Amino acid sequence: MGVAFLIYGKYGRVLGIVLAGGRGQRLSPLTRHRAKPAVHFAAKYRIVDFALSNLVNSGVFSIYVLVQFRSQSLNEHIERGWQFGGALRGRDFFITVVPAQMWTGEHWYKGTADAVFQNLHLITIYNADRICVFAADHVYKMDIEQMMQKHIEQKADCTVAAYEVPVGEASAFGCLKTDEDGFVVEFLEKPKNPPEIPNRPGFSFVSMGNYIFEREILEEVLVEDANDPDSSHDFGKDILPKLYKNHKVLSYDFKTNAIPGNDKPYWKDVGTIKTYWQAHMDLLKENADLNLFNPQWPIRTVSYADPPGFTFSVDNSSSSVEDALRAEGSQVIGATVKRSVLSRNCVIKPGAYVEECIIGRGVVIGERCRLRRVIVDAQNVIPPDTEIGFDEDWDRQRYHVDPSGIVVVPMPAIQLRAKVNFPYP
Ligand code: ADQ
Ligand code: ADP
Repeated sequence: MGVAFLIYGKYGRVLGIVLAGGRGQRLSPLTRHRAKPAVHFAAKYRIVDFALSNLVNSGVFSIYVLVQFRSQSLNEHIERGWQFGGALRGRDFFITVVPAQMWTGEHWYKGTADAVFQNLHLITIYNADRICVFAADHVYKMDIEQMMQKHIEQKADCTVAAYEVPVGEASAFGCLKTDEDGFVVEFLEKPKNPPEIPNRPGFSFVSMGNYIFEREILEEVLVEDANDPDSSHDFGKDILPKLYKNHKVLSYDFKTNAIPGNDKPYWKDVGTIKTYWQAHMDLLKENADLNLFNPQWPIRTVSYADPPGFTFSVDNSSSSVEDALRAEGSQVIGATVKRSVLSRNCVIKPGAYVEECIIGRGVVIGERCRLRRVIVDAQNVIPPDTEIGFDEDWDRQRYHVDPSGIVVVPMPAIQLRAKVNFPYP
């Protein structure tokens, strides 16, 4: 772990800026009332915990989190769980949420680049030499110090973290072509026909949306971009496709990143219901690629005074829990749970059967319910004898059914708002 290397060490003053303002529409209805970085993940975390843990574990302790859409639970999460205390508080130790404040006119953040542009004064006040501009919507583990080392060694103006994904998935990302030293020679944002990596057919090299910038370069390109009337003010769409043409833009190959404890590289954009569900299923095996159990690179989060998890049998029903990831306070009472994720304080009641499901915080699954491939968002109470995931037409009438067939039961708060005529999308 690179303790404080990045604040005071050979890399100058390093500031983290986490982009957490996206709508995450493709993850709806989980993002109907919370920003994507606040979406719950792996029973006890929120997605933003991965970006923040990577920064903190790498020694970046000065972080601004830029938020915009529906950020209430994200703000509260960061306020409760991500604060330095005592002597570790102040100028060099902070994780601060920054809402859009109309610094540059009568508009909120127009895009990711505009979000940073509107907060350039924070970079001046911190007196940063280098800035890590990182996305908050992926699950992965990465030692950012190793990326910083490459950035400095190669004297790059900007370094982009990049990873190999199957060509079929690459048009959702910014695609890179590089020279033999790793410098970017082409950047195409979300191309229809993504280029393949030479000598690696079937794969494309894509941007992970994580960048390290030299301060002067970042200031220069953001000011230029702000004055460009044709720009949509987005790093992927506007900044990167121009930057490599007249600056040294290096790619950092995530595959080479070595986490202490030898975790395998794993990076997933959990941007759709299908990938979100799949990323959870990936966790339900021995030696999962995303290793949550490596104490040398902990994923940090808020801890609550929840009771322990509990499994017990009742008179006529014994409990069976197979291949499950469970958070504190989850109770399985005379029920069967297979290949599922049970979040904090959920209750699975007698006779219920739950398979390949993600059960949210505080959810109650009633007696004799049967659920298969269902995501039940926080706080839902599913009445006894309900079946979900067995009859698609019936599910469509009651819940949200994703094109992949996965059913989502949205959070009840949404229905509450509808009752008071809240103009909700
Ligand atoms: P996208 O996946 O489209 O592409 P984008 O919607 O720009 O990502 O979101 C990136 C990050 O910025 C997210 O963490 C999001 O929450 C945040 N964000 C979005 N809009 C914001 C705003 N207005 N204010 C503050 N934060 C905002 C990007 C790149 C691609 C790259 C993928 C990797 O453009 O090149 O391949 O990320 O997932
Ligand atoms: P979301 O709507 O994103 O699911 P929640 O309803 O889970 O958010 O939580 C809203 C806020 O309350 C969050 O900031 C969360 O951290 C906090 N919270 C959740 N559970 C508890 C708890 N048991 N005790 C205290 N605060 C909690």
